[in-house]
Amino acid sequence: MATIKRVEVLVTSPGRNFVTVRITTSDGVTGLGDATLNGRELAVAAYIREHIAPILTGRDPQNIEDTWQYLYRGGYWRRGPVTMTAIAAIDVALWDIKGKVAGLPVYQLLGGESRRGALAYGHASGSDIPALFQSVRNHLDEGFKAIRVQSAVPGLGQVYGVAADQKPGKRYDYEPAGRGSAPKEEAWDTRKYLHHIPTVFAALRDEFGYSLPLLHDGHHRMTPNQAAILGKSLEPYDLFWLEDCTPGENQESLRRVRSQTTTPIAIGEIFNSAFDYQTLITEQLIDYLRSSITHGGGITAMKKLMDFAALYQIKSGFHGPTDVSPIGQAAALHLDIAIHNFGIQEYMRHSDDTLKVFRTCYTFEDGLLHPGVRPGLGVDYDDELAEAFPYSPAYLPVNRLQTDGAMHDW
Ligand code: EZ4
Ligand code: CO
Repeated sequence: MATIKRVEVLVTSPGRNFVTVRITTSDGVTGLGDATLNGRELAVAAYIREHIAPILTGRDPQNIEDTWQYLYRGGYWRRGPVTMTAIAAIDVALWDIKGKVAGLPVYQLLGGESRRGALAYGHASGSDIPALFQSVRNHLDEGFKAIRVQSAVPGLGQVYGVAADQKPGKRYDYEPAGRGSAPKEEAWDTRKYLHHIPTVFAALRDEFGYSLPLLHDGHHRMTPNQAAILGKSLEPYDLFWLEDCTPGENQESLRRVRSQTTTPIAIGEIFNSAFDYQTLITEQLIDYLRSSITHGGGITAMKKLMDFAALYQIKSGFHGPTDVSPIGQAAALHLDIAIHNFGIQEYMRHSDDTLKVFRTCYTFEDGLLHPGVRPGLGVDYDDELAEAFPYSPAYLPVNRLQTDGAMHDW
């Protein structure tokens, strides 16, 4: 029997910070897992280095479920983003190994293909309507068949998720993490936002018609009643979903939103356990579940969660920002292809530097992503290049209310 011989934690920053786990077996097979927790990267790196790596050596790499339970139950302190990102990284690396040993891509181990490819959505944004239209057109030209739209709000400055000054053909970072010891501060006003956003979607439908699926991310900024107001006011524009309309910790607050609007609801990118979704799923308060594989406990946990959600006709919409590494994105694609209740996959292209360090084989064609047919996850890690991009702290901006400077959700 092969055993786990080595667990390495690799930190690199080709454009943004990524933490990667590499497990090597006594037979020399390696598996990669994504352990990136944006803005809190080194906490996960230390968790794995100090507390997981030493207890994994000598174990059978094939027993993924048992290792997952060993780390989850065995750690005593359950759940939480740091713990679950660490467990996810180990889990995904072991699936990569299992695929390589079997000579099969991971999706084959999960039941094979349920579809030709995973419908992807890209991120368009604009500081005004002409800039936004241009950004949508750029995405259509790139082949996207679904698009998330974020907009600046008159009277507010820079808003998170809106890229400034876009030019066609250039790759934009819609969620730039500023380097430095402290995050940048932005100003927010929910009333201004609530009045402006429906006019943006009205303009988009006038220009692009109704066949294009459009999505929007509220980024936890609303109360349940404000979210109900927004959901209602967006109904005429037929959104694919309204994401993170409220902070998700209080699952019951989604009852108010659900009872007031038929706009589809998606949530969960900051959740890390099936329990975070329990009320949302059993009461059918949402339509799409937004976790990433990287922050949701790995392929093992997310496969179970999606099977549970399937009983309630809730579909996937896995988180795929550029702060999930190409390994995390590949893991999502293997699950997307395999499960029946797939909904949509977020797809922000990684920077060229990121894709040189993480060499992927997934494809994007005719609006659909496919994980590729290489054994395992199909991602390689270039150590030498990775070392040329050293880690430095980087943070996404924070938000304060324009009226009085109180901290708000960003
Ligand atoms: O702000 O990944 O839908 N996507 C998002 C994200 C998150 C970042 C946080 O690290 O809201 O891009
Ligand atoms: Co989001």
